[in-house]
Amino acid sequence: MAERVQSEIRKKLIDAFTNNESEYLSGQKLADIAGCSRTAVWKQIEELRKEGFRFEAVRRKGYKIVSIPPDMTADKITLGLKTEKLGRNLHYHDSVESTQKIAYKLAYENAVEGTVVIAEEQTAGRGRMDRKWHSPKYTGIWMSMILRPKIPIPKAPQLTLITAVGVVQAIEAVTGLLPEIKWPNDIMINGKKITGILTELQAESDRIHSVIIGIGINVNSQEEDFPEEIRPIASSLAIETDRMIDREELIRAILEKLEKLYSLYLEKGFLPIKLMWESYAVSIGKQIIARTITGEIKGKATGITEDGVLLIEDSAGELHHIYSADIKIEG
Ligand code: BT5
Repeated sequence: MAERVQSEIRKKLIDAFTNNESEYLSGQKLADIAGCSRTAVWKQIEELRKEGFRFEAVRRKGYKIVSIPPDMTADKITLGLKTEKLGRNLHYHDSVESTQKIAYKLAYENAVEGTVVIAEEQTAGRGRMDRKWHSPKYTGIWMSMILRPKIPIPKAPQLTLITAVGVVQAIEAVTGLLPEIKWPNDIMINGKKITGILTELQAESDRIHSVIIGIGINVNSQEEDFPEEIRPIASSLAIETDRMIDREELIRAILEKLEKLYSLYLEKGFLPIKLMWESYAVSIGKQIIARTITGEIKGKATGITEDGVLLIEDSAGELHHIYSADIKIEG
């Protein structure tokens, strides 16, 4: 069908729904209003669903609109933001491949420290080691932040841990939930992943040019927003609280908490952050399996070092330093 006709149908349907907010409209009635077939109505409703409109469908009664797309804007995010640097230069997008990619480009072009890129949707969101990060429209917070700490390259993983502490504190303040951190980059609630953090570097020889910190949070996602394969391991703040969470408020809280932690880190070093991190960590003191690129190490997680490296003591009493791995908690 021609695009123009499609958009006219769409407009008529949206008008019909918003003028009859509390009523169910049957497929036939909607078809009459929009001057098209019931199949065309059904197709448009599916399209609108993908764009973030929520409908309730009841057999024999029809459809009722529940909510319109809860899109953010740069203004809505920065309204009342109490930071000096973080998020002051904010790039807001409707749909992007990955906010990391955009932040990389901006960092390369010398964007100021604290620049943040946020998108409603990522079509090629990524995790560590080129894994996929599922980022459907309007359901979460998909953001990347540019920092330029003057620290040696081996200390960069500390920034993942600082970010995890900031995000946990923000989630706690906004939702009342008590999330836990699974080393190095997962934030969990009731054993399910709510947030993933991805820290990437732009460096020359031994100097960090910039650090790009990617944060992905499942905020208002419902079960059906997750692909089948991650449903058993993923959850969202809305699922855990049984209410919709204000994403702008959470973004502001994250930027404010992170700015405080980052200044503390630059001033006092990693130690104070390490103590906070350990108080939220779920894996410390537990039997775990760490899958690294060179193989598996099994043992008790005894803590992290000053540099954020995970320590595991195996059954023979040998201490292993884990720099990068996926961990599984055994108990
Ligand atoms: C991460 O990787 O957890 C880091 C995710 C970082 C995402 C942010 S969003 C903004 C910025 N832009 C990007 O393109 N990325 C960053 P990793 O530890 O490798 O975990 C990836 C694994 O988590 C996948 O293999 C899935 O099993 C699972 N997964 C994918 N999408 C998920 C989701 N939405 N919620 C929970 N788990 C998910």
